[in-house]
Amino acid sequence: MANLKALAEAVIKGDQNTAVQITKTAIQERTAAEKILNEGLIAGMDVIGMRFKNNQVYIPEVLIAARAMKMAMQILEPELVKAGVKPVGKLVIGTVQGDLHDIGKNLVAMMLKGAGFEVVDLGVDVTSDKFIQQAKNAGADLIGMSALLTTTMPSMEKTIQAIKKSGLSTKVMIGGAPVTQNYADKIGADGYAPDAASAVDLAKRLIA
Ligand code: B1M
Repeated sequence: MANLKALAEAVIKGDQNTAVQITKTAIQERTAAEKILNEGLIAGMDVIGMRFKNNQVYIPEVLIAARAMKMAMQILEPELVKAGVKPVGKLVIGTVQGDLHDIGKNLVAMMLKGAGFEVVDLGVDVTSDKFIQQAKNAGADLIGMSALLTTTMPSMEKTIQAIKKSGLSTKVMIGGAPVTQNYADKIGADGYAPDAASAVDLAKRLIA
């Protein structure tokens, strides 16, 4: 019988073959897709998130775990759709206009997917208009912006002002190495997270 603890363990170890195998077995045994997701895949990513926050694992381990989760998710996704399982929340995320750094943003997107969010990744160099348009199209609960350059941080403020002007009430969270809580407060963001694991906690808080 499929062991969901072993599935979580496979994600933690980044063992994609085992993660895929256990997911397939669980589906064949008619284990509920939501149970496989919550008790196997998300449980594993939660542990990785916690260890990352506590500096017990580093970026490579997180990326490997996220890849194992992604492979298993490809198998599980059609079952989740069939079962009508709703995502925890919807978020559009991107690196702001003028900025091409995407490693941190990708990590945040992966961790959010790992936590059950539907994530629309807009990539890099994202204009205010694109954030707004895509958030509207997706019916997003949250907009996430990342910036790695002090020179592109003002794009965050510009986008928040444009969002307010557009009448969109979607909450905004921001992050990136030069960004601080003070800066988030100053420009009127709803939240700031210093790392990918905290970004998951913040996103959950903001949609609660
Ligand atoms: Co760039 N770069 N870079 N660079 N680069 C920095 C950021 C820099 C600090 C290097 C330095 O001078 N010491 C410096 C910025 C200085 C400043 O503004 N204060 C810099 C510069 C100047 C530049 C260029 C201008 C260089 C040039 O061309 N003269 C140029 C700019 C290009 C552009 O964007 N228009 C440039 C280019 C590049 C590369 C293309 C070569 C490459 C990017 C590749 C890529 O991303 N695909 C690159 C890289 C790799 C870096 C460094 C070395 C690493 C950045 C990184 O990926 N960190 C960086 C120096 C450094 O940080 N040591 C540097 C790892 C990543 C996991 O961390 O992104 O902080 P981070 O993400 C964290 C958190 O911040 C948080 O969670 C993540 C995971 O914990 N987080 C969020 C991030 N986004 C979040 C969003 C959230 C919440 C949390 O909510 C939505």
